[in-house]
Amino acid sequence: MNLSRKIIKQHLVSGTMEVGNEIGLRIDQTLTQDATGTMAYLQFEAMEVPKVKTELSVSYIDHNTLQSGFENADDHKFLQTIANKYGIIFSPAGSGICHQVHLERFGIPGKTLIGSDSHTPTGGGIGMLSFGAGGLDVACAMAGQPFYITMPKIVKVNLIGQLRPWVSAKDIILELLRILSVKGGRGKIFEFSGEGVKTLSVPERATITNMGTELGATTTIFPSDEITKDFLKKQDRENVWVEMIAADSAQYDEEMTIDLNMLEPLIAMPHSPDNVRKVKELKGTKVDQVCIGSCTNSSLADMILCSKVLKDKKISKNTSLTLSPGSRQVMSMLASSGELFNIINAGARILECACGPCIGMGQAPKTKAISLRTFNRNFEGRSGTKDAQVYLCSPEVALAAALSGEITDPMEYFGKKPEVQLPEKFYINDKHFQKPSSDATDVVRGPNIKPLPKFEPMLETIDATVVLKVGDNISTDHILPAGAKILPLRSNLPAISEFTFGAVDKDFVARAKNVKNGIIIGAENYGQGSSREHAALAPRYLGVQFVITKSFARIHLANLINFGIIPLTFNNPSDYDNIKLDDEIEFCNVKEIIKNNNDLFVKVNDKNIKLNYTFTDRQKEILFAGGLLNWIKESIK
Ligand code: MIC
Ligand code: SF4
Repeated sequence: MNLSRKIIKQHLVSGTMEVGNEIGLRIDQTLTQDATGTMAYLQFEAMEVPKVKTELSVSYIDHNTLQSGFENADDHKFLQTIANKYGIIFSPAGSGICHQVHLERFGIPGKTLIGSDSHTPTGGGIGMLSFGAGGLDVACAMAGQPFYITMPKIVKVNLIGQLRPWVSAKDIILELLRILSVKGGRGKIFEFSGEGVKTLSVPERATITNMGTELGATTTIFPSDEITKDFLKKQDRENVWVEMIAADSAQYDEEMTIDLNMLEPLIAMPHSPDNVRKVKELKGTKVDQVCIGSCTNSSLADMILCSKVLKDKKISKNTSLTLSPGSRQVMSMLASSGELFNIINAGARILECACGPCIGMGQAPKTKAISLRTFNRNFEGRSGTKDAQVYLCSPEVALAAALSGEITDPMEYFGKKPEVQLPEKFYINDKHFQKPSSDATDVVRGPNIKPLPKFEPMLETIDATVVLKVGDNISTDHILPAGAKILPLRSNLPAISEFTFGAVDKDFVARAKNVKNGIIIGAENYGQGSSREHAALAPRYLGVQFVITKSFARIHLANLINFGIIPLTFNNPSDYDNIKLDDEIEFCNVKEIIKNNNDLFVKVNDKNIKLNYTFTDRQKEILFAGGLLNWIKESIK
């Protein structure tokens, strides 16, 4: 068996491991972050389960750390008190980015993890089988329910050779994105294997698994080997290490090979992580801003590299440089070793250990700026500046740009690469993580925390109107943007829903409110990107009942079902062209049709078109109940 199937088998509670079947997995650990966590815990609370049933659940504050009003601070207090009540570890603001901290302090090889954040597969860097999910799915896992996925294909990514100096793990994942595109990973787990694996440290592996999300993959995983053991030993957690490797004779559904020797520095151009070019092709492009950090590239190794490269140098006067270390551990070690001095002295701006500019929480670049970021997403407008041009690259490429003021190949720009030596032991300071205490106090709710909406069960026949038509690769950042202005409203659905599709069509909200039931028409890979369930919740709140597309991204599809929106696909993709805004469609006996798995035809502009769906019995019940929360409350009783 390959590694992924081994872990799946150990956690399988329903279904069979045949590709395409729905399987239910027992979940050992969960994580949430503050931007999705408030909703997840409100939903958990509604399930009336006295304590979490997982082995470990952690609630991180890392996204909404810019407190320009009372809202975020209120949410933090709510999260702190609800964690205490339900037996969840609380990681307060300043402790670091959830994925980085979880890898350092909590992750365990061979265990399953789901997180209400799409980059949860970072845990695959230490051989955990970890998935991004909507907050409601995480709430269900905390209540002891299985996590359901479609059994994916397992792809062996055979790494051969070794990276050359100034070429990095980021270039491996950018190369995969170049080859496969942002939808190439759907329905697949990428399992890394081969001699090249032994040349990659845990932080390097985690950079790759983190950004496997951008492939649309179900998840990504590396084996847990001697290198993993060494990492855990440095973290004083050798006791949780177990070897997790594929059998020598392991079978895979697909295989591909990447020769690390052949890679060179790569960069993803605006506005998609798969728009990848060789750095040298863009040589000489002037750069206004460089941001190093995010859950992709904020490890101690990344930061020490920055320090060594920046030592006694000065950044270009035309470029600003920010650094966000991934965790308090990383920041503390940079401070105690003196490495921080080199970074500050070169002119970098040090930000707190949080997502920060990655999610538009500050550092919006200037008009039409070129911004190079070591992050994982560069969707239009995500930086906070609509016309900014965001490029994704490695810290090596980012540093060369910060010093020279332009895009330049670090292999040419720098001389010998400085050696990055990690200390024998990392600095362990767990006292800031708040363990639940027995004297559970009341949950504190600020005025920004609004009650959950109630959604009605599905009707037999639904008359609906097309309220939006969009193209390929619509991301959740398009559906419901983040950023410093909108993120503080994550626990206030009435307020946040006003921003739905704001940058795509400013009339969407008014149009959706004007009709009884709305339909959104999408094309390929609709809903790619984040796990934010608000991208399903807000449309549902505005009356959207159907999303019809050519194809969906995994997490968003699950979120739509979870909130009772019926996801359908065109049987004939060219029917996409027959539907336009304001078209009215009658879904006659739709409930009965879905219940009996009958063909679904609707009449659009005098043409009968066939719409496809593949719902399991469980998913049908959820849709009929008007969403997962309605359904689970019944089934937990
Ligand atoms: C992101 O990178 O887009 C986020 C912000 O981390 C999201 C979660 C969210 O929207 O809160 C994600 O990746 O799931
Ligand atoms: Fe935070 Fe950015 Fe990572 Fe999302 S991708 S978890 S916003 S650092």
